[in-house]
Parts: sequence; C-alpha cells; structure tokens
Amino acid sequence: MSQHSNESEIRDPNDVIDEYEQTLDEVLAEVDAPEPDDDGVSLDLPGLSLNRRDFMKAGAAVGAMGAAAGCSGLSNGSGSPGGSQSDGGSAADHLVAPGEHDEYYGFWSGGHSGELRIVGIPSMRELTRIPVFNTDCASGYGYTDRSTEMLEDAGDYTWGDNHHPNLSETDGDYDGEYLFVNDKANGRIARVNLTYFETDAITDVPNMQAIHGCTVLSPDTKYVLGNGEFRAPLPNDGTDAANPDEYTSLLVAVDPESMQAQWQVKVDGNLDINDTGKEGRWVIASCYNSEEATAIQGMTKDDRDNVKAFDVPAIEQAVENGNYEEVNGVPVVDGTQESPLNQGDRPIVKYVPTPKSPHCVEVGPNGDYAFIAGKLSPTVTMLDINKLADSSDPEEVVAGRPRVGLGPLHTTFDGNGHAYTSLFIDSQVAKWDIQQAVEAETGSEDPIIEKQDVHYNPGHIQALEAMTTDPDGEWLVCLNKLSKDRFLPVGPIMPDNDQLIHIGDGESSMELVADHPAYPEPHDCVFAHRDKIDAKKVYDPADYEETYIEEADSGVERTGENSVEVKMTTKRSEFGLPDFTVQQGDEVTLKTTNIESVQDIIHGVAIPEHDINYAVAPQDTQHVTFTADDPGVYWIYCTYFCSALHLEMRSRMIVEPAED
Ligand code: RUQ
Ligand code: CUA
Repeated sequence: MSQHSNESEIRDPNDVIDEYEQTLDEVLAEVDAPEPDDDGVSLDLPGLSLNRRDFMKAGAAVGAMGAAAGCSGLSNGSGSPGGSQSDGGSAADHLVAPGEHDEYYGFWSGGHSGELRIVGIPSMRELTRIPVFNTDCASGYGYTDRSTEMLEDAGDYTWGDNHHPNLSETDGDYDGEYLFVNDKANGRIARVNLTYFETDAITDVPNMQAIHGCTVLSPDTKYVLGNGEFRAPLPNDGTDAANPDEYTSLLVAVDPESMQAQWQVKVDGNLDINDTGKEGRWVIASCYNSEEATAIQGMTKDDRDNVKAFDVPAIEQAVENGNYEEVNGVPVVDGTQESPLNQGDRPIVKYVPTPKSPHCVEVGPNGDYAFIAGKLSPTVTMLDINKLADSSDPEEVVAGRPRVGLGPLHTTFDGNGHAYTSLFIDSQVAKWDIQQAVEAETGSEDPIIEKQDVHYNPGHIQALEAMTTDPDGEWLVCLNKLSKDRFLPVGPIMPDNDQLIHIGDGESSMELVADHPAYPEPHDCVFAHRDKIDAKKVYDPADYEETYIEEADSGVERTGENSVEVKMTTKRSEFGLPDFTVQQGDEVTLKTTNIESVQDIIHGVAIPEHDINYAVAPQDTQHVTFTADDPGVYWIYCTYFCSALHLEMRSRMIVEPAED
C-alpha cells in the first residue's frame, strides 16, 4: 500500500484551490496596467456578474455532490448555460455532408503527445495525425530505418512537446511547401513536408534547452525563428550551472532548407512567443521573467517585462562583421541591453517595457501592429511596428493598450478591423475594435465590442488564415485547456476542448457552434485554404532516396557473415516472397516497395515478436533493420486492410538455429 492511502493525509481540495487563488490574487494585485503604481487591481469587470475563476471551486463542490453539470449557471453574457448556442441565433452550419470536403485544413500542434493533428474546418473532423517527435506504430515512424535515423540524429529522444505550427510563406501567403514546429522539451525544430504530410527533418538546435516560440520570417520564410524560454549557461557544460546570474536565453534563426542554425542572439530575461513583421525585418518576442529569477515569486515580481524587437538585417550585419562568439558551431551575437551592438543608432535588439509577464505576440494582418497580451495584466499592448526603426523612446512605439479582461493570452484577427483575444482567467473571448483601441485612452474598455463565454480557460485562439496578410474571417477556434463536464467522463485525464466559434465577417455577434474534444494537448493551430495545399496521393519514387524494388528483385542476399538483405514487393494480396530464410543472429535489412500505384491501397509489414510494423503507401519504399535472435518461423502479415484477401497476405521468415 502506498503511503497516500491514509485518508488523513489527503488535503481538502478547497484548501488547495484557496491557496492557488490567493497566489493568483497576490500576483494580480501587484499590478494593474497601465498604471503600475496605482491602487491595485479591481477584478470586477462590467457585465461580469460572477467571477468565472470561481468555477473551479463551484465545480469541486458540485462534483462532491455527484452532479454532472457543475459549470452550468456560471455562464453570463451571451452564452447559454452549458449549451452550444448563443441567445437569439441559430447555430451557423459547420456540418460538412458525407462525401463533401472541408474548405480549410487545420494544422494542430499536439503538445507533449509530440504529434500534429490535421483537422478539417469547419467540420472539425480529424483527418490524420503526423508523428513528429513521437513514434507511431500505425505508420511505422520510429520503426523504419529512415525515420529512426532522423530521430536518432536529432538527439534520440522518444518524445517532444510541440506548440507552434507555422506554414511556410511566399510573398506573405502560404505556399503549401512546409510546416515548421518547435519542440519545447528538447530545444528542437522540425519540418513537415506538406507534399506527403510527413516529417522530413528535425534539428536539435545547439545551446538551447527549450524552444517555445517558433515562427517563420515573413514574407518569404527566410528563417525559422525559435525562442529559447529556459535560461542556461552558454555553453551549458557545467560551468556556472548553479549560478543563475550567468544564465542566458537565445533566439535562433534556422535556414528552412538546410535546417541548420545560422545564428543566435543572446538576450536578457527569457523569451516566450514570437511573430515577425510582414516586411522581413522585425522579429517581435514576448518574454516574462525579466527579473531573471528561478522561482515563480521572483519571476512575477516586476510590473514590466521587456518585449524584444530583433532587427534581422542588423543582426545579419553583425554576423558578417564578425561581431560574435562561436559556441558549439553557431555564431552567437550579444543582444543583451549592455551589449555594444545595442548602443549605437541601430541597436540589434530593442527592449520595449510592457506590463506584466506578457504572453503572446501576434502581428496583425496589415503588419502595422504587434499585439502583446498581458497575461498577468488585463491589457493587450499594441506595438507600432512602423515606429520601431526610428523611435528612441520605447513608450512612443506603443500605439494602444485596451483593457480586455483577465488573463489575456492570445489574439487573432478577422481581417475586418477586429481583434479577438482569449482570456484565460475569465474563460472568455473578447472581441474588440483595433482602430478604436488606437484612439482610446490607455486602459480603456471602450474598444470592446462583445465577449463570448468559452469552456474553459482558453489558451490559443485562431481564425481562418489570420496569420496571413489577408485573413478569411468566418470561423475561429478557441483552444480551451479544460473541458470539465463538457463530455462523457473518460477517467481523470480529460480531453482539451477546442471550440468552434462563428465570427462571419466580424459584423455579427460571435456564435459558439461546436465543442471538439482533443487528446492532450494542443496548444495552437493554423489554417490554410485547401487550394493552398497540394498533397500527393501516391509517392513519386524520385522524391526519396531509396532503391525502388521491382517484383523480379525480390530475394535474399547475404551481405556479410552475419547480415542479410531481404528485398520484397507488396501488392494485393501478396508479398514478393512467400518465405525467406535467415540464420539465427543475422542482422536482417528488409526492404519493401509497394508496387501499387492505386490511391489508398496501403500495405503494412508486421513481423511478430520482432517489434516491427510499418506502412508502405503506393509507390513508397521503406526498410527496417533488426536482428533475428531466435530460431523459429515468424508469419509476416499485412496490417492495412487492403483487399478481400488481406488476411491471406502473408510471408514466412524462417530463422535457422545457429550452428555451434
Ligand atoms: S503557448 S497558451 Cu506554448 Cu503558445 Cu500560449
Ligand atoms: Cu496488404 Cu492487407
């Protein structure tokens, strides 16, 4: 029995909640942006009858009574309790009829599942998953030699934590070539090839432990830019390991084709999320912990943190001039506040004070403003990107700072002058008018148009093509961290809740249309119109470096004293070899080509008791290497249901006992 079985040791859940809320109140009470030293923050917002933070507590009490609808009655504003529609309107139709296609691709990060999910919009149907930092036995990713070698070269980890998917751009629009995504856990960036929807490169970025923000440099994807969130010594080789004063945080620029780190910039504080201007010059990064503390109380102490604006051409110039220190093969440029490179009239990094522990940065469609949500401040700060170059007064570049509500995390756009900000603490989406926010006083609530309840605690929020210069409006997805009571109970680990909201052209009210449970745990998503993605339905052997195997090539060849190469084709409903023989102890390389060129006829190659299963799609060639350790017969079978004779699609591997 574990020591926790003793009931007297279990804390009253309400004590834990009280403790959390007290901490939160303390942190929030320390600052009420925009005036850092006014009389403290009021948590009461107009129109907010019941503080939605309290739903956790209410839910705990109701849960103790065994009721299911713990959150109803907490709704306010336009949302109906526990329902899926707003008052007075019928739900916009998001259903896509059987056989019809969705109009948009949604690319969802999978968080610590390590994978990406592809979801059709507006139906919210999950179309496929792409393994990236994880392994996947359905596709054979992490089993085949090609994928295994890529994962090994990228650090040989078995998982990753992907947050921010980004589509490659040409002229500021999606070109359908690549998707790039970060691995927060191991400081990596991966590339997914959108011709085949498969991961084709992973870079383990030197000198960085956690890459959180990840974006591409608009308008032409010159770099993929990763934000280092965790500060560490440079290099992290044991020197100063226990001395946080010597830790630093980095921005990296990776070449999208070679996937090699080109340069890094070290800065004060840590970096969080990033986005770029539309003109190829500025990378804007949010940050928290300008205090450079190592524990939460210290990290949230100050009223201001510095958002960083990286001047890319100026950094490139510094690298060209040799103004860097090379660490683990990467030029590292000094972008800290005291750096000589920041003293002249063209600093490489501008530090812009922003209230308090800001989280997101999203650059609006026309590229004029970067929207930086306050997280611990109830405001969104709008940076005027056009003023960044010439203004020496950081406050001058702040174009607006509306008060949007509690816990603002992310902002998205409909292309018609509206911004939509997720409010983590309030569990709402605030829709507001961008131009009015520029004209209004700092801290004004006047630009707010309406608020929509969401369920619960939203993080990212994304409208159709909102990250391009020409957003499409119509639909918005709010990625809620908690789904408590929204779905059938499935045990203590509950899904997230991605909610589909109709926004139309922004002139009508937001309408909550559908709940969509998501396995833990998406962070962000990005949408592209289906016309911008051109996925191949059958492999072109010219696109990969494997030797295509013809049916007549099927056979076994001894390549060494203890190694054999087995080649065989797959087609309905047979393998190229009905059987083959190897010796106990042989290292077997099994190469297979699916010689079918018919769309959707996939074969699987499963080898019992050898931990091998992988898919071979039409015209694809894959190989695996394993050791035949034990003598016996092993029935190789096809795992993809491919024909009426699928069960009969088998081969035998005969392993002869080694002679002693
Ligand atoms: S994060 S909930 Cu990793 Cu993008 Cu903001
Ligand atoms: Cu091939 Cu089943």
